[in-house]
Amino acid sequence: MAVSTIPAADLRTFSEYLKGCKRILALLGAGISASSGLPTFRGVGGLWRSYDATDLATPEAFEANPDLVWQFYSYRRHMALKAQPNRAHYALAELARRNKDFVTLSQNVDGLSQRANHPLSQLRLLHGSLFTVKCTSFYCSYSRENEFADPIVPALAIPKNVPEPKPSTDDKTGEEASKSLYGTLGVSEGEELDISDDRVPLSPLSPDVLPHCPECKDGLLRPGVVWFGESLPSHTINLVDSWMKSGPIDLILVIGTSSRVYPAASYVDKARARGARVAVVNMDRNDVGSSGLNPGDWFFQGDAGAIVPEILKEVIGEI
Ligand code: BV8
Repeated sequence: MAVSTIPAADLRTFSEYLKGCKRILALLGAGISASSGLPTFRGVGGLWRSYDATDLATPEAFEANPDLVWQFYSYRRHMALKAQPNRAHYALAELARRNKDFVTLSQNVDGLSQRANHPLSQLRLLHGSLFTVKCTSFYCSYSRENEFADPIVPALAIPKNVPEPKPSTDDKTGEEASKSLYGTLGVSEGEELDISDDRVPLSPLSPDVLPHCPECKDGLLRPGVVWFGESLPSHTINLVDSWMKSGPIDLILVIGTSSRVYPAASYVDKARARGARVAVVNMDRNDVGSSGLNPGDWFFQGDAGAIVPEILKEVIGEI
């Protein structure tokens, strides 16, 4: 059934153009996972207890309070594992199977694209993954992927009364999810207390109960994500850049991102410079990407989980 929020004329012109596209990029942000029940960074979603997520996603925060940062990431690992990919994740995976010249650049670390069976050779994780861990010892290069143990160590177990993410099609911005996951809730008698609620005392953990490196034995392990102030993985960036330079680009899909974080957001203009037209999918009419829309671009307003499978239907069929 057609998604009512897509103007028919836009769907028609986009579908016509899409059929002729060969080299396509997608840039994903937290908004694509909102209707899977994972909160975005903006607004309530950006708060974990009374901390701004971006204050915790830094090497300095980890250096100063590795236990607090690990509790933040252990909680996000737990929630991401409980969440399910939505139809947007599956639609992009299907597009990748049908078009080997389609590449997804994801800012997300939640693993949902991978769990939607997106071909991994066409998925570039710009900011790493919650499920990769690496050693912080200067002399040790240990890292491991697909570390799905939840909790990763007993001391980081999520208290039993934390509500699970509720994937909901009616909570399309993830704001409700944010409130239940990261915001502080008014808690009445008998209601579940949420670890993200400041009133749930976070017991300080001594470093020796945090995850440690099995190789060098003494290095603390950290989440294998890119923190603010850290460079993006050069191997990944080189793969993206060489793909972009290997020919003109027909289209970039900009899905569920506020396009505020660099250098990830710069891929939109880089794609434009290679000839791409831009199609933005976002709940918020104002989030049209760092340099706005040009004539010939598209803006599809609504939940990515509903919009993305609809606008790709011409090429991927019903998913
Ligand atoms: C670096 C992993 C330098 C960790 C993340 C200018 C140029 C270059 C850099 C900078 C610059 N100014 C400042 C910087 C530094 C900084 C930066 O960009 N800061 C921002 C805040 C201005 N950048 C960095 O630090 C980067 N590194 O520059 O290194 C360097 C160079 C050489 C040597 C040394 C250093 C590293 C940045 C990576 C940080 N790590 N994630 C973790 O997740 O914990 S960033 C994290 O936040 C996400 O990965 C993502 O990138 C970003 C959040 O953005 P979004 O995903 O867009 O989410 P947001 O909540 O903002 O928006 C959600 C959108 O979805 C909204 O538009 C909403 O309307 C929409 N939406 C909601 N619901 C739905 C929906 N849409 C559709 N459907 C729905 N249902």
